[in-house]
Amino acid sequence: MITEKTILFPPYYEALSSEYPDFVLGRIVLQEKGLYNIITVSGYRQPAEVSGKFRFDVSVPSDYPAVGDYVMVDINGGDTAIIHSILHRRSLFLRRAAGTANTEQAACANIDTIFICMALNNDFNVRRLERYLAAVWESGSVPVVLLTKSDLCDDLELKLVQVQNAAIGVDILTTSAIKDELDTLLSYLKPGKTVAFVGSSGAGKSTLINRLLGEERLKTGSLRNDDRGRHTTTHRELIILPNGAMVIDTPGMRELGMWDASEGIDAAFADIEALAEECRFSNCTHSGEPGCAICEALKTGKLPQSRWQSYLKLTAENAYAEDSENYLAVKEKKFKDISKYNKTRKRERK
Ligand SMILES: Nc1nc2c(ncn2[C@@H]2O[C@H](COP(=O)(O)OP(=O)(O)O)[C@@H](O)[C@H]2O)c(=O)[nH]1
Ligand SMILES: [Mg+2]
Ligand SMILES: [Zn+2]
Repeated sequence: MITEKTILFPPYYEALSSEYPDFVLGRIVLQEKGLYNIITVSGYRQPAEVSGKFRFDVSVPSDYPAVGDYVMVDINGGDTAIIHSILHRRSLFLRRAAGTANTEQAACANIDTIFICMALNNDFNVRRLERYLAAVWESGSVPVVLLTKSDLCDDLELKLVQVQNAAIGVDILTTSAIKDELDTLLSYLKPGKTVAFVGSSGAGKSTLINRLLGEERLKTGSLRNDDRGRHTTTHRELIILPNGAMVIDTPGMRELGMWDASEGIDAAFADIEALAEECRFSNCTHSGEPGCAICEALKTGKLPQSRWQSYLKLTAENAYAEDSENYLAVKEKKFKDISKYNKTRKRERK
């Protein structure tokens, strides 16, 4: 028989928990800011927070519990369980804290499969998919690409080829919440397995989870499909499906911020970083300064224009994620400067 206990608590964690005889084993099923809900091994669902000592011992933000974590708690103090420690994480998917550079937070832990959801209409972006794939491999879970809204796509073959080239060795599924039975998803959604849905806001994650649940439990975006989806998920929650699989809905990418992409960028574009070191000015913007090694390499073809463009695009997106307000302000100022310059020129020409 499948009970909530056997679903939520594999023998591995029951075994680990025996080292903490004073505490009770629980799993984090909901996180909203600093507040948690857990289900304990005896089946109770209750609020939880970390102990004072836990908070004191934290050295990086990702040390804090996340949805999916197995934790040892004290339940004697009243309604709120006190979390004393996190048991070994078999996988950990990180996100970057909104607005702060280089601070990774734990988004969800102990996930078997991560569905990277990407809609087949205007959400489609292979470069972003590549970054998600890297982050999922890094997390220790297995990625599956879930191409959503196939009903809105009329060049599926072409897009599939692009995805296949970017996601070598990764399962690729195509769905439409409107048309399909979701059978293809079910082979990953086995009793006791945990699957997280990640991807841009509006990609159709909550819609799919509702379909799997057979009820409208999660709010979904009500915007038209040619618009950008609205952020409707603000907390992370682990939901147990009727068949005993567990799914985690996550907020969209902008809310997530980008995980520490800058390190990945440095690694992926080491040649460009090395060139930039050779520029005469250390603050060179590579837009025509004398002695600019990047400009020189572009001119000779040593650095292909296309590679330079991808680098610019990725660093711009990363700057946006780090500090979107400031980024937009800088962009706006640049635009104003340009229009001022154009006006002056017009006047001069008259
Ligand atoms: N045409 C079409 N629209 C969909 C599909 N799946 C979701 N949508 C719509 O896309 C919007 C965003 O969906 P939602 O599930 O909230 O996306 P989330 O932000 O990823 O959770 C909603 O208006 C859904 O009705 C689909 O397969 N086909
Ligand atoms: Mg959603
Ligand atoms: Zn330069």
